[in-house]
Amino acid sequence: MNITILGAGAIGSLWACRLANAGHSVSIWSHKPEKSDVSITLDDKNPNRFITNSVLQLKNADVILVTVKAWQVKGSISPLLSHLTQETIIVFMHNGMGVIEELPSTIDKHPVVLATTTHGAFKPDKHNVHHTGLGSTTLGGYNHLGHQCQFLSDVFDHALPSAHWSDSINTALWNKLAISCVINPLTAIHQCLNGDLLQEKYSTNVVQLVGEVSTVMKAENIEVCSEALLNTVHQVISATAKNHSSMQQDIQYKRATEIGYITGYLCKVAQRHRINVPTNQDLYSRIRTIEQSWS
Ligand code: KPL
Repeated sequence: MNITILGAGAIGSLWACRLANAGHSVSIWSHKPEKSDVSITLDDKNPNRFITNSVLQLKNADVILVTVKAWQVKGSISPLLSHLTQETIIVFMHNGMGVIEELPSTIDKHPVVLATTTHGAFKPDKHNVHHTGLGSTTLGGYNHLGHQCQFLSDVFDHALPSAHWSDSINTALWNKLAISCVINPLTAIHQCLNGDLLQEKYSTNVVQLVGEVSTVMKAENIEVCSEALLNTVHQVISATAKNHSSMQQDIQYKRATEIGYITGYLCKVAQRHRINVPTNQDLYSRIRTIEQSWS
C-alpha cells in the first residue's frame, strides 16, 4: 500500500519503519522537512529512507497515518485534505479524545479510522528510533466508511503485532483515556518514571482518579468496572515502569502537553453530566499552571 505518515515523532517513526519493512511504500509528511528525504534507523538495524513532504505521494496515498500530538492534528491535516482523493483512508493515532470533532466536516468524505496503541517508542534524535515497549494496537471505524476498513488491522498486525479491529473503538479509547488521566499528569507533575506511581504515596490519588473516570464512563454508557480498570492501570504502570510518559517529557522539555485532550476532555464530559471530578480537575489546573509559567 502507499502510506504517508503525518508526523515523524517516536510513534510515527516506529510505524514508518515497521510498515516499510513489511513491504509498503511509506513516505513521511513533517512540519519541518529539511530535505526531500530522511533516513530513520529502527533499533540500530538497517536505515530506512523515506521521501518527505511529497504532494505526489499524498495524492497516491491509500492510507494517511496521523501520529502528531492531539493539539497538532487539526493544523496538520486540514491543509492536506485538498490533495487527497476521497478513497484515502485517514487513520488517527494520538493520545486523548475530542480531536476529530474539531476537524472540518470534509473529513467525513474519507473513511476515518481511529487507533490507539500501547507500544512504547523513543526517538533520541531525528535519525534513530527505538521500540522500547511491546504493546498492542486497536483500530476501529469512526464514520460509516471507516467501519468498512477492518482489513487495515491485518495490515497493521503484519507490520507490528499485535493489532486488532474493534467494533466499538470508543470503549478502547475511553480505557486508554483512563490510563492516560492517571499516568500522564501524575508523572508530569512529579517528574517521575511511570513505575514510581506504584509507590504508596500515590495510591490514594490513583484510586480517586480511576474512580472519577469510571463514573464519567458509566454516564457515557461505556461498560466499565472500576476494580478492573484500576487493575489495568496498575498493569500498564508495571509494564511501562522504566518509561517516561509523553507528558512527563513534554513538561521536562517545556513543550505544550496534551492535557486538554486527556484530563481536559474528561472534565468537559463530566461537567456535561454534572459529575464532580475534583482530583482530575486539580491535576488539570496544575499542568496548565506549569505550562503558563513558561510564557
Ligand atoms: O501512552 C502513554 C504516554 O506516555 O502517553 C502512557 C503512559 C502509556 C499512558 O498514557
